[in-house]
Amino acid sequence: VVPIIDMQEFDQDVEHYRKLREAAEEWGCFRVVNHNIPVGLMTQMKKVVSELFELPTETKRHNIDLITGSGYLAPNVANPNYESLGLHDLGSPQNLGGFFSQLDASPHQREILETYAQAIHELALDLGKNLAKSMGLVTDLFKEWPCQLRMNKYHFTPETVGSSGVLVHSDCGFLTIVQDDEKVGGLEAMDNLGAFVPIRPWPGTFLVNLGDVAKLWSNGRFLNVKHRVECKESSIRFSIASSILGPNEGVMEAPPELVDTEHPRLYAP
Ligand code: AKG
Repeated sequence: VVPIIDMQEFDQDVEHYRKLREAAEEWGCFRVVNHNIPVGLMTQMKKVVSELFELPTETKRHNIDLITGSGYLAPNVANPNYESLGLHDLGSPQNLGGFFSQLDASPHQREILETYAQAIHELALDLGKNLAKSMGLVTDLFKEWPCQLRMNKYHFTPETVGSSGVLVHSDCGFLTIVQDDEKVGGLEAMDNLGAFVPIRPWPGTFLVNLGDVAKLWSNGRFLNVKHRVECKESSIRFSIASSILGPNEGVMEAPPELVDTEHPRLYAP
């Protein structure tokens, strides 16, 4: 029931920007369809991710943090069913190369990851541009911002059904594109009444979540959607999350066009 945004409709239809703005303001999340990323690439990417998680823990620990929290996260007391590999900026060939050597990735795995990274980064920047345009702004700002990649594995078993995969949170960056598992559900988004709405699997599409930076950048107009992952069934679940974060340097503030008497500046730069 979250809004559906068709990427092919932006060229032809001005109304479509209004639909995107409403989705961003009322939900802070939406499904993206007709996005140009081949479903075959999504399938291959998921397979590579599942292979990387099969590596010995010792090897996975080589995926160290570049910035706090960017690398390997082993299951822990707070999230015992959750494990994650990551890299800080999928737009950086150095970051990708470092990740490949840390995990001793095969040439095939490298090729899939590189192709996916490029395609998802383009989609993320397109979405950023369209979100800005939906507010009447033309900007290439998001090009400069790092795009974090997180690969998640949820070890769901009969014993974990009913427990939590990831606790409720909002993302810290601007926007996250989630390739959620095409079979195993569990992701839930909070609606504007505070109720959790299940995000049902939909193969070949992506879920987009707006984060704290989107709320700040839009002067409070975009919603930083709260979401969580619950274990609903005893199957291993994978997801791949790509997040445009925020500026590496300098202060972040809403553009002056989004500040007026009706919308006073909400956050000091
Ligand atoms: C996030 O990327 O912030 C998540 O909560 C993970 C979403 C998922 O695993 O579907």
